[in-house]
Amino acid sequence: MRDPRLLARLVPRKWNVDACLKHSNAAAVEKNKKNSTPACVDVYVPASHAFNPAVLPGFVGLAEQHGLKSYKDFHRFSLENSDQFWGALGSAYLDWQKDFTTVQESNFKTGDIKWFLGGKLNVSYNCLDRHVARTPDKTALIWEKDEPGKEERITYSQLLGMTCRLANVLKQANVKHGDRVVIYLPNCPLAVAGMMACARIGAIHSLVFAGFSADALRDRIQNCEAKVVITVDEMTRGGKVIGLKKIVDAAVKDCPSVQAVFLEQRSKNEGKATKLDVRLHDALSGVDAICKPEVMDSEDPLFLLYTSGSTGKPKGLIHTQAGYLLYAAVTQQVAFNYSPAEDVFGCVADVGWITGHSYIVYGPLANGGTTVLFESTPLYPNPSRYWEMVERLKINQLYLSPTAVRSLLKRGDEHLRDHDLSSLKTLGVVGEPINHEAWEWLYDKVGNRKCPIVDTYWQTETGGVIIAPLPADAGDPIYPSMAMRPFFGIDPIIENSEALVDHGADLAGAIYIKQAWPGITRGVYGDQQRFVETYFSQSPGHYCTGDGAIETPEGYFRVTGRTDEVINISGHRLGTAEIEDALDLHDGLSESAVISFPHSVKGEGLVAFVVMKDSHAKDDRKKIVKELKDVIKMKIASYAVPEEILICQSLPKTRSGKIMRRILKQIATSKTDDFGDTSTLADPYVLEAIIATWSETHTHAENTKT
Ligand code: 6R9
Repeated sequence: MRDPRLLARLVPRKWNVDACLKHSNAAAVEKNKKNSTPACVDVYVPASHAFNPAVLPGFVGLAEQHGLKSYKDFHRFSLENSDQFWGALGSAYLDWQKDFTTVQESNFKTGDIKWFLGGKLNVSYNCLDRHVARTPDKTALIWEKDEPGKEERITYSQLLGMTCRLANVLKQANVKHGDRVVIYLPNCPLAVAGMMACARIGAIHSLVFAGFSADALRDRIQNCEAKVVITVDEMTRGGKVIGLKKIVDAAVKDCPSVQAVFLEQRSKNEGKATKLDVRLHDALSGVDAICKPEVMDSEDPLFLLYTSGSTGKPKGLIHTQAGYLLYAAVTQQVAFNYSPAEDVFGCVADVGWITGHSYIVYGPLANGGTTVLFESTPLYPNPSRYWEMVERLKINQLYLSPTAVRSLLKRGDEHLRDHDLSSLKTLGVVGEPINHEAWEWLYDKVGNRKCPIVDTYWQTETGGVIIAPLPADAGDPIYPSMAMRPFFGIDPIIENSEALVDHGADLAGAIYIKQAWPGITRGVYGDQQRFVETYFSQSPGHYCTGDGAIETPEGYFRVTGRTDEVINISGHRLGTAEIEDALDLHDGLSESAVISFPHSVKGEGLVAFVVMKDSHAKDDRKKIVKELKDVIKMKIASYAVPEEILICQSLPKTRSGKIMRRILKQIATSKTDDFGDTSTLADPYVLEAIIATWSETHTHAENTKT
């Protein structure tokens, strides 16, 4: 019998065991059981991706002064001499109108965090003007519209012109320093110009994902009391026309703070105008293309971004000027091995999420790079879209979600064929744990075993990547499905590590961060108490991420999911991701979500909702369920086998691709009367189908009464 402790270890042995089991290599399994050295993993950081202090002027100075050479030297220095480290980077990297006098005053007990005190600068100047001075005709944005092959390129000087005009239009509408502007737009140049225009005049922008309902938009506008909204009459996504103006009209009816709705007209239909409407085309042509950048304090708010918490209404997290910009720029450059002079950065997230803010807009523009604004879907007009786009635009870094990877993997390798992906240097994923099969597929089929996969762990709250395989030194390992190494200035610790027994030498528990870094959020808009309670009360003096993680003896991290997804079965702690990883060993599985329900005997029981690949959709269900149970039994232990495995057509997901486990939990406990806030659900019809499948098949009614 296999030692469950060995199999439960996630890295490096667990990976080896997984990989070997998957390839039915019995000899390798035996070898791995005895030997902890990686045998199946052969991913190491190539010299071309090794951390090179010459990438940023700030690093060069530090390297010379303190004899720092490697990632490890810099990381140690960044923790022990945080002020010196970030002070050097801040001075060398950003253009200041007045130098800062104090690097930071951060207190993780009270939640008071300030960086670069006394400094004055303008973010739009740092993202645009300073590049226009050197390379005015360099492409800043490549707008990849819904229809492939219709891309538009916008240079730095054009983007500065658009920004200044829009800033002047906002000024005319009496938008002032500190006023809030809501931007409800898809990925398009106007969205970027809107963000930059706000930064230019000192207004605070709040992007609302252009897929949110009128109610969700209204709640956000009301919470921040926005003065104006910037939108477009309609957008096209995946060939479907979506009317945004109608949604905005419905939302602003109940928002007395809104004094104007700036409207870009894309369609020929005039639509119904309201008295708040201001046509942007006319307004922009009537103003000057020059607008002097406002002098901003380092700690003035730059933007608010709303995100869901485990309780209550979405909270508006505040990010400020200098610290956020520096962190976004430095992480974009070194975690993705991005070379601003020559690379095209392809982050296919939406600008409405933090990933879009930091890695479509602020990071790449602060670095003077070229960034892609992808306004379509990975499946439109067919599942080759990303690959065709990579080839056409010669994208060097592709940054996508594990959900997209799984969905493309499910559709087969033939969509990759005939596309030249040789421009790719680095592949990045974010948003959720990536399972081994998806990781391997991305590495093998997309990256041709040449591109490191950077599994980047971070949150809206952190402003940028905090754990990722890069930066690293040449020859350092990258383990599949692991975020791996803390970024400069990040000092993660695992707390409540009761799992030493279950996880061998690894530590498992909740992940906290010990000290502040410049990109961390400064608060929850209008509710500082909620900020302190949510992030700083669990372990005083430490920032609580709310995620679980495993740390290997080498100091590598694997993020396993929210701590509220940790399940305790008969006294054994299990992460949902652990069981999902096991299910993933079945060749026919596309994706899965495991949730728990109260169980009268075991404390918690498990239900797995699974989606099979098209190639296995017609297989006998009983046979599949048995195979899936066997694989978990083999992979972890009998206690981890779910009571119920439900084969579904699809899973309920948020628009950013996260599985809504809360809803699956309600279905599994028959609490389907009120699903609470479902405004982030991408496709509400998925629920009906799952409930119907559940009612047809479920067999554990007695356990759900509690
Ligand atoms: C950037 C972003 C944050 C939550 C975070 C965690 C999950 C993000 C991850 C990951 C495992 C990774 N998450 N990256 N889990 N591995 N590489 O997604 O921000 O929308 O605020 O979500 O996403 O649970 O706490 P946000």
